[in-house]
Amino acid sequence: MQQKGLITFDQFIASEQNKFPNVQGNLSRLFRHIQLASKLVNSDVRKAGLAGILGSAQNTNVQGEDQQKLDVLANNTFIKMIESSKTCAAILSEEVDEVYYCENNPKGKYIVAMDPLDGSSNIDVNASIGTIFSIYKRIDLDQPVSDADIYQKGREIVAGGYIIYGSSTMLVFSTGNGVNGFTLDSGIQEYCLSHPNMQMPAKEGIYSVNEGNMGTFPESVKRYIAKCKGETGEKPKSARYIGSLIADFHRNLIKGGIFMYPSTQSAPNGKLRLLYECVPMAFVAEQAGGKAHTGDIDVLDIVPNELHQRVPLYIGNKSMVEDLLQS
Ligand code: AHM
Ligand code: MG
Repeated sequence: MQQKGLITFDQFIASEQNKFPNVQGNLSRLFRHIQLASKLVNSDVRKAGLAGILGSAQNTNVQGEDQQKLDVLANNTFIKMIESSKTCAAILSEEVDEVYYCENNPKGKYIVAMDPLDGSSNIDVNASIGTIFSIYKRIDLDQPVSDADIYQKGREIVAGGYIIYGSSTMLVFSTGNGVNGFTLDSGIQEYCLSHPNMQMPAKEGIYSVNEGNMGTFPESVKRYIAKCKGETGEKPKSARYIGSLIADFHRNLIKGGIFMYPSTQSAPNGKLRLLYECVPMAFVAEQAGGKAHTGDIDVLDIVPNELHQRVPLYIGNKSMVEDLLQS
């Protein structure tokens, strides 16, 4: 039963839209379609083992990574639902080599960049996975989609967030006015506001990094990790690493912590993709009072130059990221 006083995602979006009486409702419609796509993907994720959709799709994406059946399914679902919202002119996806142009709406106001199913290596082992999305406004609607529309700085983002398919399914997002989290009530299939105005706790919590790669991390990162382990006299911090950016970030958002994916010998620019992994998470982090940096620059200040560009990522509590940068 829906609890008294709960606000659904649709109600929340409608009340936000009502604050701007002259808007046409494109963004609200886009949100509703993203939300619906996530419910469809959630349904697939929940029955994956029964529906024969676990395992590899026997394909690799442009980045040479093995595509899982659920990666492909989630990608198709999100593209179909976003395109059918008739609000977007183009979609960028981790699973699609080139820009996907929405032929039904070439003059669409928005562009979506997404990782339809992040944390693919966790699909078969029943750990949390998720969808990451960011929404940009096109620069000149009278012109065809251009590089200027696609390679916008993170600071220009209109909205960004993620859906985590975890022990419960949550949609966490921001339009630049704080971060709100909605939990999917599986009974009524509605996202309900459960985590209003999410803020990173001031408490320095967990450090989260794939320490298997430690040997080739930059020296400054090695020094910071040594500090996290208490090797320089401080109280040691707890280590937690799921290997799913969304799950690691979401835990740190609630409990306090830092997530790191530095450059390594095999991934000299880090592993995570700027446009549809780092920027939306950085936007949520900053909106929650946190920080996201590459070691050189705030993630949101980078001017992208490639569709599937990778950057190192240090994200989480502001004080922890700053401490790392000074290490
Ligand atoms: P994916 O988009 O192919 O799933 O890869 C991204 C994931 C992130 O969710 C996670 O932070 C990272 O890869 C983990 O990488 P590693 O296994 O090298 O630690
Ligand atoms: Mg990913």
